[in-house]
Amino acid sequence: MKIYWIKAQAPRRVLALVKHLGAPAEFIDISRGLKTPDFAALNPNMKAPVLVDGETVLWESTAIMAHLCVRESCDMWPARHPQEQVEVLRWLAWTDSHWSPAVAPFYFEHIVRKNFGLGAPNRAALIDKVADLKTFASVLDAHLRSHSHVACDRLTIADFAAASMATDWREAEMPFETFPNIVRWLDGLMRLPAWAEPWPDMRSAAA
Ligand SMILES: N[C@@H](CCC(=O)N[C@@H](CS)C(=O)NCC(=O)O)C(=O)O
Repeated sequence: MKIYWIKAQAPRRVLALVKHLGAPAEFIDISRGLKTPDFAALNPNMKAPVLVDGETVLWESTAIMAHLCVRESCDMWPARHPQEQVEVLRWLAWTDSHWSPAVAPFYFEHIVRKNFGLGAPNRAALIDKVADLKTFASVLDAHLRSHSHVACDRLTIADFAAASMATDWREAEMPFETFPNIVRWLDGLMRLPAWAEPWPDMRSAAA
C-alpha cells in the first residue's frame, strides 16, 4: 500500500490513521510532484493524500480513512453498523460544509504560511473570520458537552476529520478559550501518539 502525502491537514488524517492502525505502508512525499502528469493520473485534482492499495486508487482523505478501516477491520469507520455510519457521515459532512471553511483561514495564515514558507501571518485578514468560527465552534462545543468524541462516543474518523485543521488551535490563534469542550477534545486527541506525531520519518520516506 502506498500513501502519497504532503505536510498538510488532509494527509495528516490519513497518516495518523495508518500509524494508529499499524498498517503497513510506503509513504511517498509528493510535495515536489503534485502538479506532474504521473500524479495527475492518480488524482486529477492534483492534491494529497492519495492511497494506492493494489488495484484501488483513492483520493479524498475521508474516503481513504474509511478504506483503511475496512481493510484493517477497525470500527473508526463503522462498516457493519448502518446507524453509526449515518452518525459519522453527518459529522464528516458538517466538517466539510461548515467547520473546515470556518477554521481554514486561521489554519492557512498561521500553519500553512509557516510550513510552506509563505511569509508572516496576515492577522488583519482574520478579524472578520472570528464570528463564523465562533458560530460553528458553538455547535461543536455544545455537542461535546455531553459526548466524549465527535460521533458514536468513541474515536472515529470524524474526529480525525474535524481535528485536522483545528488541532494546532493555540498556534493558529483560533479563539477556543471560551469553548472548553472543544479544548478538552482536541487536547485528548493529542494524547494519541499517532495523532500527535503523524508525519513519516523523512529519512526513510521514499523520494
Ligand atoms: N478534500 C481533500 C482535500 C485535498 C487537499 O486540498 N489537499 C491539500 C493539502 S491539505 C493539497 O494537496 N494542497 C496542495 C495544492 O493544492 O497544491 C481531501 O480531504 O483529501
